[in-house]
Amino acid sequence: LLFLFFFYLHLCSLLKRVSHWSLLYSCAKTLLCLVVELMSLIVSTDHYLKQNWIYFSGSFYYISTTEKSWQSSRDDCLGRGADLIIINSKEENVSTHTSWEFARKFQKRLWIGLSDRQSEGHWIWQDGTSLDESFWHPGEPNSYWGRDEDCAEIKYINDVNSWNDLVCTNENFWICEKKTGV
Ligand SMILES: [Ca+2]
Ligand SMILES: [Ca+2]
Ligand SMILES: [Ca+2]
Repeated sequence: LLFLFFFYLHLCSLLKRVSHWSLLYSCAKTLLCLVVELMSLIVSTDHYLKQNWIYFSGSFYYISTTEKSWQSSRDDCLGRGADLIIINSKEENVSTHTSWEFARKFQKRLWIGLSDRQSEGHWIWQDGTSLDESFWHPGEPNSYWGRDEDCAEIKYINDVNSWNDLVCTNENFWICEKKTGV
């Protein structure tokens, strides 16, 4: 009986030690994962900044240097591992034209990731999310002169309410957005 008792104690301490090691192992694994994640974040940040992307509040933004239709603009963003910008806040909308030298200086008209191509008058972002907060210029969207204006652009750069609906095949500059996840 005494032997069994000591055997039991020995087994317990052994198990404790094993769980101690496995805890240490899982900690080391988590730490390693964090280091790898941090490294890849640093590498991708460096990559985007070198390619003239602009960082703002958790996303990288790229303003094109050529003009294309809405769909071709979107395809360009997808090719860069991003998509046309989704404007989630007033700050993000304002940052697209007040703090960005390029847009302000050259008064570029910029495609954003918003359209009513699928259902007239029902504006949705390119990822399928509905439009909660909008920044249409007074009188927009207006399908001007009965034209089929199904894509949104930033047009009135000196106004917070800067959006206009425009024919999707028109050629504009555009903004890509890549979320960083931090
Ligand atoms: Ca956004
Ligand atoms: Ca429309
Ligand atoms: Ca319009």
